[in-house]
Amino acid sequence: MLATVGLLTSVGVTTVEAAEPAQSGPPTVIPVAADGVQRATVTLDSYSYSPNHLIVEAGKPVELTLISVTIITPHNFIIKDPAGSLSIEQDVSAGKTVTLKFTPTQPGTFPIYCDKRLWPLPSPRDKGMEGKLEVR
Ligand SMILES: [Cu+2]
Repeated sequence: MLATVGLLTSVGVTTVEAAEPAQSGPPTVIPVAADGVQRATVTLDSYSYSPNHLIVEAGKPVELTLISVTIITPHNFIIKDPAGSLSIEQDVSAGKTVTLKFTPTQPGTFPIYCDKRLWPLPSPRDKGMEGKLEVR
């Protein structure tokens, strides 16, 4: 089911709808494990992150397992703080699982987005592949 949707989307069969702001899912507070690491799993599909609103604590390591469930479309996971406290760009090929580790140092809310595109389709971010990281 998911794979079929990904295929159809990646060959441009689905209808093109007006761009809308990314739907923000329910905030997901990532728990701190006994070893002090904040671990969570994020599923990447065309064109979404799930969950897409992550809440973490500053100064503690974050370990995200990024699981792509698409079969053709490559995605990535980008978090950039314009002020420089975060600069993450992690590719996640179709069907792959990648572990991403970082430690946020500054509180704030930072956009998560994907800038991969299969030319000439719109970029996933244009299709709403966005989320946010809230650092407290
Ligand atoms: Cu993407």
